[in-house]
Amino acid sequence: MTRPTALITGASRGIGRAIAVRLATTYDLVIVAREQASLDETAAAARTMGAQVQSLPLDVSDSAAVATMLADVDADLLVNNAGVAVMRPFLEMTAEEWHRMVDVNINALYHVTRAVLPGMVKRGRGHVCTIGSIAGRNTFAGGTCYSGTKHFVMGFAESLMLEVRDAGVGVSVIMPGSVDTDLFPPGIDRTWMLEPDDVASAVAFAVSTPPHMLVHRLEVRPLSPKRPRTV
Ligand code: NJP
Repeated sequence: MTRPTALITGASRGIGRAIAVRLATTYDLVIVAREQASLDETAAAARTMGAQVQSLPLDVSDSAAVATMLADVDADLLVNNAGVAVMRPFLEMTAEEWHRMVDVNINALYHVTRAVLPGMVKRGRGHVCTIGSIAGRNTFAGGTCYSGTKHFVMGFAESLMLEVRDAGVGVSVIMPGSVDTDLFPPGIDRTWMLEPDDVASAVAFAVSTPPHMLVHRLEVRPLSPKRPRTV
């Protein structure tokens, strides 16, 4: 039996890597990120779980490169995970930081989703799962751009869900709280945060429901910032 194919962005480390390894038990994978060596490490881990893996070095904010490299990818599942965060007061943020967050967290959603969604609609089945954030619902000082981009993700995901559900395509958004990854600068206590694998579990749940059922929004949090992880 052939396996379905999952396309996962930002799979070179952190949450995306955990999602790739988790889904490798049931999907063949196309994984993308800019850093080839780390991507290859993810691919090797996923292959040990039985998946066939294609790893593509790709900047998801480069619309022309995305269109070219994903042109022949027939994805049954797309996980829009790639993201960047610079949490800094608005008046201290550079234009480059602002544009990079908008390019990766927002514009890349267009480039990547546009590349594979027509195939899903044509086949009458598929799933687009985007990693949003609790910051897409809550605001915080230092979040003018990051929180703004994640609020965008909520509007994107819910609107897209309404547009393609009748074509048999599901759209989900996973909203994690703080996760122990390199998204945070060094020196921050991350012992109380979720592990990347916790978010991978949420994704695996959201994309494995029966065809008539859709988990559209899923918020996953550390139990308490005052309680370090025990596992
Ligand atoms: O971050 P990190 P996370 N083109 O820095 C890739 C959301 N989230 O795993 O290109 C292609 O460890 C980068 O690969 P590379 C967050 O907003 C997190 O924590 O090789 N790929 C790497 O694989 C984001 O949407 C937390 O550098 C690009 C990955 O993205 C998602 O979770 C909380 C790229 C980033 O890995 C994964 O973040 C929350 C580009 N231009 C939501 N730029 C949290 N950690 O607390 C970056 O609510 N990547």
